[in-house]
Amino acid sequence: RQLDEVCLPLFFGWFLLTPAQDQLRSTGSDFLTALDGFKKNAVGQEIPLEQYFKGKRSLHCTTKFCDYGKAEGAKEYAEKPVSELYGSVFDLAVSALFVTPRTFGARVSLTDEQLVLWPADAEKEAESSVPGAGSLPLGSRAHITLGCADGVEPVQTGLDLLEILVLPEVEPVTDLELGSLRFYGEGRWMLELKEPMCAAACFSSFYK
Ligand code: 2AM
Repeated sequence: RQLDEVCLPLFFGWFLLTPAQDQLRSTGSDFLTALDGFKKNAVGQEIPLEQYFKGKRSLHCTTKFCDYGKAEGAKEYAEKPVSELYGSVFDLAVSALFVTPRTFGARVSLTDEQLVLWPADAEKEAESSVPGAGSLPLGSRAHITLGCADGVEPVQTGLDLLEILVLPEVEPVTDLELGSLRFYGEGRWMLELKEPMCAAACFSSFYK
């Protein structure tokens, strides 16, 4: 039993292939520049957003955080279909970009085929931090962290996304070249991409 636990990764997820990483980083950076141009201090900070958010990690969309087996349901998750699809490449659809005073991320819209790899309790697990999250559709939390403010852990990005999604829909405040921009109060912004970005990503896992 102990060996099983040691073998489980820190997390499973889709890891963007290099061209997709480059494209998303570049679109993300265009968005931050456009948001800085549209509204000064968009998240309540003087410095340019590009400097405010730190993130040098390889871009990925976490499916299950396993914490080397310590997380609830980690062992069950690692069974089928996860083991069978391990190593396969998928086309992820990046549908929106968002920033909050804590995080900068990209929303991923999963297909039914991709949802089989999504943990059934990912949204419910967030209910205590984000009331109402448990009632959102499966896959609502799917995202790619692009950057975090100083001292903020990346797990916050998915919670920030859910926090926006539980709010009532608002009208766009402007149309940027990349798509329509919405403001949700408290420094929370979301840009719905005019054309969703297709990001090729390998389903795999990460061990530190
Ligand atoms: P992320 O998915 O927003 O990037 C290692 O810490 C990875 O697992 C990060 O990618 C991180 O956030 C994600 N992560 C960390 N703790 C988590 C948790 N409790 N639930 C879900 N994902 C988590």
